[in-house]
Amino acid sequence: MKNNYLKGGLLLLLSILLSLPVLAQRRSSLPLKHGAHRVGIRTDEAMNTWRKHGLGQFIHWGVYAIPGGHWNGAYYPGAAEWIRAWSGMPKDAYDNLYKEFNPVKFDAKQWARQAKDMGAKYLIFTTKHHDGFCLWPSALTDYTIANSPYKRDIVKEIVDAYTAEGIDVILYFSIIDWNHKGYRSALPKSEKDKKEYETFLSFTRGQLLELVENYPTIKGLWFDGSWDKAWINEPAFADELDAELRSKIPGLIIGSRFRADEYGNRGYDTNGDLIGDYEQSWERALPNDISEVNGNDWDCVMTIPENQWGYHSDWRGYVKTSDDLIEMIAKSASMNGNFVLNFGPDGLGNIRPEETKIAKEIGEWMKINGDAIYASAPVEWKKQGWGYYTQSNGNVNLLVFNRPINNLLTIEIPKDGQTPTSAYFMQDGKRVELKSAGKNKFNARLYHVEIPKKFKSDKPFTIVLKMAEQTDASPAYQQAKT
Ligand code: JFZ
Repeated sequence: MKNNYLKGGLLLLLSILLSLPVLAQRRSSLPLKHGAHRVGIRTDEAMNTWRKHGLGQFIHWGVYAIPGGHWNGAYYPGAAEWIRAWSGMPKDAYDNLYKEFNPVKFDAKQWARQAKDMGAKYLIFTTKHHDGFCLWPSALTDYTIANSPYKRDIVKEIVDAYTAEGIDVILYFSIIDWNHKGYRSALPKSEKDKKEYETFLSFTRGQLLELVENYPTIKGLWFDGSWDKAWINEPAFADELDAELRSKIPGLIIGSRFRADEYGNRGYDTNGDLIGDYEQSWERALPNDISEVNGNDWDCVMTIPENQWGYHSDWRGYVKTSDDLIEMIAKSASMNGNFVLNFGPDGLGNIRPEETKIAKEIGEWMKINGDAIYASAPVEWKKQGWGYYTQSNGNVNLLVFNRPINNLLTIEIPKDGQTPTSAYFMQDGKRVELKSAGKNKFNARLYHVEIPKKFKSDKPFTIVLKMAEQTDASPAYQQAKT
């Protein structure tokens, strides 16, 4: 008898356990007040433009560029823009650094030209990082560029110079503000605490309104430092502010790192829908496969050294090469994402030589291969070891990073896929041989593109496949699916 009860209990437990994954997979549809306000991607013009960018530049700049990862002879290995949080760094000394911030070498036009030469189509610029120092003359605090020896409105100069080069500007803003008296990380406990946090919320709103009002040509806001319990606890405030900011600039783009729903879920809401216009969590990491992006728009923000955003005079550890970064650009495009490369100018306003060199090398590659990146869409053909597929202008692009020893690029086209008719190098239009190579056991059609033996390249290169007609890999098909 006892035994049977036990058995029954075990069976019940087993069936519950077995049904768990099913429950977890099934999307709930709780009515949420502050969850996602849209399911699926935005298809308006502003977002369609953003989606085509392919490559962006991130700039982290602020007073942390002065210490550059060092204080009083000590070396701080963490991210340079976090030095104020380091135990060896006196907060007072940090909070007075702005009195020395005088970046006489800063030249917004030169930065913008360099970004353009690199091939960047948008910029994400730090107006205020966690330290709270504002690169625009905010009227709501004294802790701004206006009170530094430099005085000039750096945000304005950046917005104007980049916009003049045809580069869209998105402003980075940290919710965390270590300088504001009312700022809290943990949930405010006492009434006094709550009152002070209220002052912080209205300060945050006021500053964001300043940004959208002062710089109306910006295309979006890139939020950071939104992980504090205190902030997560304010879903209604954040949601209203989100709507208010959008009402100021039509088409304004705000990613998934701004606000949480009423259950405290950030990024994806309690129903599993993305909050905001695109996924912002691809930070120093790329998806392995397009299935990981859940059909959402996304961008990947990447540092050149391992984890330095602001200027650190001493890059240690592995520093990515332009070849590494170019592969990330291609890989992102092949999975429908934008790639955003970070720069950390020094305290005088110089872009460091390592970054200048990389920008130049990426730019040279983008000039030749950019048609395979900008305004491209993914191709639903099986990925091959030689590199990545994208499609643009009705063609399929083969971005070759690993040239096979036998010079044959294998292509597997699903049986209902479209037929390639010819192949040529993107760089000079020279034809390359395209041969049908039969079918595999899955009935996929195989083709070989033969790279001429005498073709030499020390950079990744692109071969374009002309297609017989629109394929099921066409942008229209991509969009119909989402
Ligand atoms: C944040 C900042 O703390 C950092 O200084 C830098 O500005 C970076 C772009 O953003 O750091 C993060 C934020 C989110 C994650 C990791 C680091 N994340 O989601 O994994």
